Amino acid sequence: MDITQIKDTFVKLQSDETKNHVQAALDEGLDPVEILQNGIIAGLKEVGKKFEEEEYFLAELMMAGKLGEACIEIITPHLPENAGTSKGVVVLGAVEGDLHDIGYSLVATQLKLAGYDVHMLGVNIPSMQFIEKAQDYNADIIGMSAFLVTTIPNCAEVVKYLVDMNIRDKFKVIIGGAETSQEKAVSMGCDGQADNAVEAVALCDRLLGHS
Ligand code: B1M
Repeated sequence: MDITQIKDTFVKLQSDETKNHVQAALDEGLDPVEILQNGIIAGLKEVGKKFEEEEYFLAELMMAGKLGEACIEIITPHLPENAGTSKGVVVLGAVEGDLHDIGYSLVATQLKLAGYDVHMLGVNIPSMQFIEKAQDYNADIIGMSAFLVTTIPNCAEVVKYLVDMNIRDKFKVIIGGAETSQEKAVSMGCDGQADNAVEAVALCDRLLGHS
């Protein structure tokens, strides 16, 4: 099984073929992280591009979301696990106005597998709720996903509230999602940004001194 086949059927939104290819690739012993990254995530990105270019519309975007979720469900039990004591506590959610949850859930899964205690807040989370939950769970890290140019500024709002409340030093603040960047993170006063779930784990490790 060639992983590009998975991406190709994914982009064509051929649901059964894609899921069968994913299962076949796993059965053949291909790396589940590669299947995820170069098959499913690459497929979702390509669908996003087609949407941008108006070759695909909202219905296709929604179908891609559903298919992505179904494939991730097949792959997740095969992802490598790091059994050990908790490396730290992370509260994670998508900012207010943002309903994209595939990337956010993948980041949560990878962090859990890497040994973090992750509290998934969900999507469309108001800024103050991130802070309240971080306090409730005694979190080390506040993680925010933002996927739209209109929702990214909400990450800055969380930092502003932390500063106003005089508790900025209590938490590391990280962001991620399509359209975010390290530059945007720094300009909003965050501690870092990651482009994907694997990098998110490395970022948390670095910020908490695990690497
Ligand atoms: Co939407 N959408 N969408 N969408 N959608 C994007 C994000 C878009 C880039 C597509 C495009 O035009 N190219 C575009 C945003 C453009 C912009 O703002 N500049 C867009 C748009 C416009 C919209 C709507 C406004 C469309 C409309 O209604 N007209 C609407 C907004 C809804 C809302 O949130 N209020 C909308 C809706 C939807 C669906 C509901 C149909 C569906 C989401 C389904 C779901 O999530 N359950 C959807 C989808 C599927 C996409 C694309 C195609 C795929 C997103 C995805 O799941 N990617 C997307 C195109 C793209 O991303 N290039 C797009 C795969 C996922 C694994 O990657 O989400 O990037 P990603 O997550 C990665 C990293 O970003 C990172 O790690 C993850 C795993 O590797 N990461 C973090 C994520 N969070 C992190 C947090 C971290 C660290 C790393 O630390 C805390």
